[in-house]
Amino acid sequence: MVHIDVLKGDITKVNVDAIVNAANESLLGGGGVDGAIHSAAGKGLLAECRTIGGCPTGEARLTHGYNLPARYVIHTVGPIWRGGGSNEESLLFSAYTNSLILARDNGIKTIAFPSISTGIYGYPKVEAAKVAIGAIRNFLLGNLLPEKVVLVCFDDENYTLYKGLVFSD
Ligand code: AR6
Repeated sequence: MVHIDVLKGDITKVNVDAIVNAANESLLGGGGVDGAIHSAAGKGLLAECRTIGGCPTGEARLTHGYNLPARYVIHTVGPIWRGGGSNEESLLFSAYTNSLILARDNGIKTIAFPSISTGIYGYPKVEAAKVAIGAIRNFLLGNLLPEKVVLVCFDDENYTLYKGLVFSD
């Protein structure tokens, strides 16, 4: 049984094994959810990120969670929206899938995602939500881990959208 939950709130407060960060290729912090995760985790997170040497768009990297309730942070880089003709959909699909592969390979049972690329990177919310849910369902059908995925929505618009897509079928 594919287990997906939808929650409204702040991902830095969610009690799961790993939270996913919508980072940029430098992995050295930024605004949005990335800024919130770095402030909640504390300086140790940035220090570990400096040792990684960045992450190409569509890929993912694992660090510890430091002061977060989550034990790990999986940093992934979604695409910047450039109108839809620059491979954005497959890069977003890869960002979700590569995060889930890292989770599985590290024994992570519960993982929470923000809505990657839909803030500063400008990916249209409805299209992004469909890609997110498609990638997650596809992965969970073929893998035993993670056991549960929580989709954390920061705003009402994403919350309503995700609930409609996840619970409509
Ligand atoms: N918890 C959950 N979701 C959040 C939180 C939070 N605390 N804060 C924001 N969101 P964004 P992107 C939502 O802009 O579009 C950074 O500077 C937000 O409402 O954080 O992938 C990075 O360093 C939106 O729905 O990420 C990159 O440079 C979603 O998280 C760039 O932004 C993603 O918005 C990445 O842009």
